[in-house]
Amino acid sequence: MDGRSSYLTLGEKLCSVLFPLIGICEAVILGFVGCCGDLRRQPDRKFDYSFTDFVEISRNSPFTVNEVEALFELFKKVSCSIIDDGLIHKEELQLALLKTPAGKNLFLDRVFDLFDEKRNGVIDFEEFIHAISVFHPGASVEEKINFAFRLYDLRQTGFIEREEVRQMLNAFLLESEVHVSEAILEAIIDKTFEDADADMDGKINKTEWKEFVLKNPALLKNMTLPYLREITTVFPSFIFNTQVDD
Ligand SMILES: [Ca+2]
Ligand SMILES: [Ca+2]
Ligand SMILES: [Ca+2]
Repeated sequence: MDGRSSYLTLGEKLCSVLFPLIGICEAVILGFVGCCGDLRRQPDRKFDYSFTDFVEISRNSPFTVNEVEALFELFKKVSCSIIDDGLIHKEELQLALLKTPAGKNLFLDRVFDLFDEKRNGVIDFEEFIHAISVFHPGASVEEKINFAFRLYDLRQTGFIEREEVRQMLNAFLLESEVHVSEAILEAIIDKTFEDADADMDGKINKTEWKEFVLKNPALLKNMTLPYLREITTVFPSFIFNTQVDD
């Protein structure tokens, strides 16, 4: 990939396509203004990236060099928010995405794990770029489907189970401050499994997930679950098909 298909502006890409960045963008703009205002002026020992490195990173990603540089600015801001060490710790990701460093969030844990490919408890810039790449318009549908599957497979059993869908929905509803009744929640989960669990064994395997997503492309278009304000946008078929009122 050479990043030539960048017909969208960087801003559009950042804020409409890359789901973690929706939260990060907001957080950077609203929360971290002034946090590391001097970073650009000082030679920074924590970061040892030259223009050549950005070119190299760009070559191995769907991003243009300019985009890599923009993402680097973003990375710097998030990575200095709590511990100014050039790495993103879980609390920092949480602060950027959820506006609070405290508390346990299932979804965040899973996102962090997926970013932290080297599994050393921190996210470095290469890991950041690599994970974000999945949300690039140029990333393959296959990659997006796989990433979403791994995200939902909270316990990493190789299946998406009913309890996991419930937990994700709950986390999502909590973050987006949407309130639905238990009955609606059950109906949404029922409908999910009715539609997705083709062999009816009570869990969604990767093949079933793939079929399901291809039938409901909105699920992929917004791999954005916790950040969407409207649950109807995320799960349109469930809401519109549900028999339960309220
Ligand atoms: Ca840090
Ligand atoms: Ca890591
Ligand atoms: Ca199944």
